[in-house]
Amino acid sequence: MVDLEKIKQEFLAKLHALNKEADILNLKSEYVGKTGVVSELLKSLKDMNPEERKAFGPKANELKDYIQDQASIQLSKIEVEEINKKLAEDRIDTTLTDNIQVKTLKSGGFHPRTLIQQEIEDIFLSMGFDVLDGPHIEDEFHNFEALNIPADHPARDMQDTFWFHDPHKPEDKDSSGKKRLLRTHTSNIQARAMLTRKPPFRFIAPGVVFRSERTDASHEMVFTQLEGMMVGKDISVANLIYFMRTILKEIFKKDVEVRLRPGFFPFVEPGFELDIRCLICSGTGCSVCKQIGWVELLPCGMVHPNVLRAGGIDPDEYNGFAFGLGLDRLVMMRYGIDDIRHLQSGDLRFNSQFKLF
Ligand code: FA5
Repeated sequence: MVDLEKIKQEFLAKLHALNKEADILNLKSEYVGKTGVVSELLKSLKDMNPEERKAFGPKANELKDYIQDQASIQLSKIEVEEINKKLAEDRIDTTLTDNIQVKTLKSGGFHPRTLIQQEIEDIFLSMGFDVLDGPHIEDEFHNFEALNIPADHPARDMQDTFWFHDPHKPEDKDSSGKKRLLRTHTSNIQARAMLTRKPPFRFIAPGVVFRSERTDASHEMVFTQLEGMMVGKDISVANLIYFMRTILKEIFKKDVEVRLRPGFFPFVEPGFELDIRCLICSGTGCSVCKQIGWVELLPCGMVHPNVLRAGGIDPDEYNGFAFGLGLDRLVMMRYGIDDIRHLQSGDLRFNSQFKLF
């Protein structure tokens, strides 16, 4: 009778000496493949007498299964070892900072205007304001009429407007017959917000505006403003001043010298000009403040009853304040930038001085 135990031990000794997948598969086939040692034994069962077959058959089958299982176990062991080896070799040292790739990596940064805008948005969001957006191409109703500036009103001359082609040509009017223009201020969003909101509400609206102006150190033709509006019951000038102070304190992180003086804007009554002591020259006079030591920054006032009416709000029941911050000028004061035109220049030497991602 063949010694199955001997075959098993021989197989195990050979198996444990192997560590390559191909070798293990060959060994397995040597024993349980088509013409393998154990397979041949199983084939020989048919030549045995029934008693021998009964005694030998199950044991030979058991050995076949055992060999197959042991080969599979050894194969998985090798696979795990290979994976671990690969993981160890491919390990990434995330603390490594001085290799060439890291040194030459260029990272981008936010434009200073974006940084300040994000800060202001966070401040106002924390005080319950929404942040709104509005169209750059506007009609004269939302840019002027709804803001108490009817056609031919001299206040239209305060903001030199880019009209679309000849305003008298019918094709330059929108579907409601209003002339189209590039918005001259973010106050158009006041007009739009009032028509879609019920008081009380409060929002800010940052955005780019356009004026046909001569440029200099503090004037651009395309610049940014940040509108703010709060409408509710019993809102006072004291509330307005509180919010103006809060923005300036949070942005400058120090007390800055400001002055409040009467200002005329048809959409507010009373209206104010809030100026900041020029931080470029510390008030001694420079091209940014036009030698007067103060920079016009934050016009504001109590919303005119006509504006509330145009927005579908009853001025006998509600009132509110509005302001129109000159965002670019605020950025200049905060970072000590002495010419507004740097902001639009796209010069990476300028832009890269600000916070990186
Ligand atoms: C307005 O545009 C009003 N809509 C602001 C307002 C809103 C008043 C709500 C009252 C209530 P003004 O034309 O002054 O106002 O512009 C507002 C601010 O934008 C100015 O104080 C200034 O900081 C900035 N600004 C004005 N013109 C320019 C310009 N050409 N370049 C850069 N900043 C400018």
